[in-house]
Amino acid sequence: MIDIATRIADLRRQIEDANQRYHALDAPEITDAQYDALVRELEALERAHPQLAEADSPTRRVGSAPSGRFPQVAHALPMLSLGNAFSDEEVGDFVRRISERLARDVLAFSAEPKLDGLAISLRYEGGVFVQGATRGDGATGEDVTANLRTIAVIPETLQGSDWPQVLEVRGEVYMARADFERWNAHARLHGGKVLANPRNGAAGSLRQIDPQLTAQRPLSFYAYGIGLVEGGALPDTHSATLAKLREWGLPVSDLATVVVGVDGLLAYYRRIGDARDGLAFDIDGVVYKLDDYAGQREMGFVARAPRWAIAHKFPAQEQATVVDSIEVNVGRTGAVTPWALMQPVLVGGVTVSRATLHNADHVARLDVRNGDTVIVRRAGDVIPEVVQVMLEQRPAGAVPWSMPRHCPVCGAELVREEGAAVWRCSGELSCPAQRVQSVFHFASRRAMDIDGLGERYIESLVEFGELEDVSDLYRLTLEDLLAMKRRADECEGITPETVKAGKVATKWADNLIEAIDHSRDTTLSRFLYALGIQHVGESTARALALWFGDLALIRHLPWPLFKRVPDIGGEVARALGHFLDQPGNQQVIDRLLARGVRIGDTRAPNPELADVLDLATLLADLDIPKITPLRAAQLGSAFADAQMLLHAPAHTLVTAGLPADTSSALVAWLEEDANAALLLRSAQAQQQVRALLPERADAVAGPLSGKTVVLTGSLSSMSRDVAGARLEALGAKVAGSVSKKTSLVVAGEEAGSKLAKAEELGVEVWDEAKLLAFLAQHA
Ligand code: D41
Repeated sequence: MIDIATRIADLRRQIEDANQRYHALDAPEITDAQYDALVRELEALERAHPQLAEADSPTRRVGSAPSGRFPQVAHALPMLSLGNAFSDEEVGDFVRRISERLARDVLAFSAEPKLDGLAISLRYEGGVFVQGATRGDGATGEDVTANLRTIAVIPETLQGSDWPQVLEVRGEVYMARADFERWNAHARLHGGKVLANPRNGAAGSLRQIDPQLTAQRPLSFYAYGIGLVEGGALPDTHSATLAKLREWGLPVSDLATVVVGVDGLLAYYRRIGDARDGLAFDIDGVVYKLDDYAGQREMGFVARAPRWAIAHKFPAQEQATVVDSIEVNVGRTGAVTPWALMQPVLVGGVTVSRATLHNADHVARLDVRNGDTVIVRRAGDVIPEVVQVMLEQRPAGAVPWSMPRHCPVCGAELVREEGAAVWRCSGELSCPAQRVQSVFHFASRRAMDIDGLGERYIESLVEFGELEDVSDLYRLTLEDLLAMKRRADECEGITPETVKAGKVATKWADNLIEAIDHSRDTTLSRFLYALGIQHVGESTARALALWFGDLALIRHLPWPLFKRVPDIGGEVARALGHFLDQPGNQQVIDRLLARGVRIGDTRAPNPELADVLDLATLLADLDIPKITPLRAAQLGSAFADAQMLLHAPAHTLVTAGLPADTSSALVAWLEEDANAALLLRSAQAQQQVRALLPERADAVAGPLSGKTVVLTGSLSSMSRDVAGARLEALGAKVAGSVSKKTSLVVAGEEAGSKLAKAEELGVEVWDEAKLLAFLAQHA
């Protein structure tokens, strides 16, 4: 007896706790199914041990007390709860009880889907909506009139004129699945509140203090019954009342209908169960109500619920299970999605062992870890998802999850743009997960323009191992294509062993081989576009081709150099850099060239680049904390080159005019090896591009016209970049290395091999003083 009393107390406490979380906090910690099980166990114990039943047991009350956020509303008639049936037998018992008590053999029921939302009551006076309240504890609810007014389908005034003077309409406020999915997709991308399920969405929304916030979350409503009626009459059956409500402009479920006897109820249950996944909203069962009011009155109530109605529950759409591991999946576009692999569990009638975690932010927000007990939700055609973690059940030592650094499929780096939710594999060309997509894009009309290679054939070629990457297109033979087509057709059950079909196939393969061969001769912009680099569309590809001119140059540039092209921003530049940093991608480019792809329009970089290949521009492009373009310009004129900056003692930065915090931010940045390497690599690339620049067509006419000048060593009064720009302004062409063509070498401090070479070739050499004098003279 002690044990049973303890168990009852324990169950009551757990149910109270769950009620509080569900009704007042909208943050349940257990699933509906677990809740139902607790209530049923408690009910059974109280029935078996009536001496232990208490008047205030949660089995005798409904919902929970109001939150205090809204004024209270006493319901004129109590809003009751519904008993549950979980099996056909329980439905049989329900019908038999009514049959016996009413001494009737034939019973008609109104059957309706049971929406998974929030029960409310709407009060109409003189046909006008005057007040709306939540169910609360059944006797007293909360006044959420203003919030309910934002729900479009709730009429402000009733249509027609035969409504009672006072009419209370009861129904369910819910959020449609599509609205829920849309809301969450937006929240996941923009960091808003992600809802665990549509019901929480509806409940949370109705509890907003600011009705404008409610209005932003799309809610809907179905009427399912009535409360107080004064100054008028209603029909004498529930089904006729629903029809009246519909006439007056209130939304009533189209799926509500009248059925007869247990068989009718069970057939309805099956029918709605089959339709469940396709419905626009979540339902957790169906509700059966004795249709005639006379019978209802005769049946009356037990503590919590009417004896004339029952909810027949479906398998729960949410279940608790344990996460075995968190894996990532790479989609055909390279987007990386985390997944939870879990102990198999039956959710909504389907066994589920994998659930999506959407993206890294979602994992972080939920804080899902290996070994966690989680709630999985499966509704409609939506992929099962993890919606909640039961923190109390977390095993000791569970560690937070983090996104792997490399693609599980191809090993390329996983990258994510600033502010974006999605991580991507940067192995665009070399990642097997992205093969079909990359070949399809590569062959498309605006890329390499290979006619006749449809997606279906690409899929087959990939499947049969003929295409590891796009470069394999240039290795395909007629026989490969014919063999592939035969196998693909066989898989589809087509076996046209006729001579004609063979000829058609050969013709197709011939044409395709020719189209592939034809595509070998291409342009730089098409080629760049065809690589399928994230964010590199046709116009970006064209700009890259226009400004750098040469694949051999472009493919080895570090990302900051791409920002020199007008209209290419940090995001695109970084995506390009990531792509080119993956050895697998470079190998595919090598293979394409080796297999005969020819770029016909290679040329020198755009001479305009000369203006932006300086240290100041580079520093401004590197996204160094606190380094604004102004600070970058200061540094650019204070330091001769990147090497000097890198080895500058910290105090010289302050001498160069940088505020202390800016200079320490820069020092900290430079101390990271990867940053220092990027700075040097970029500076070198700038030199390399500079060396390739042709003379400007519109070279300024001036005292140095036609002269090629090389700057070497460090100048004390200005950087080499600045000196070069000033010489160019006087008509000079500035080059990076000394040759016979060099007209003049300007040698600063510690000039090395270039000075030696100049002396060897007998090229004229100026020191800094001479340069300054010349510049002053021609200023
Ligand atoms: O769709 C529903 N959730 C629904 C709930 C429904 N279709 N009918 C319902 N009928 C009742 C009675 C029989 C008491 C008028 C209900 C509910 N009650 C109900 N919803 C929440 C608690 C009770």
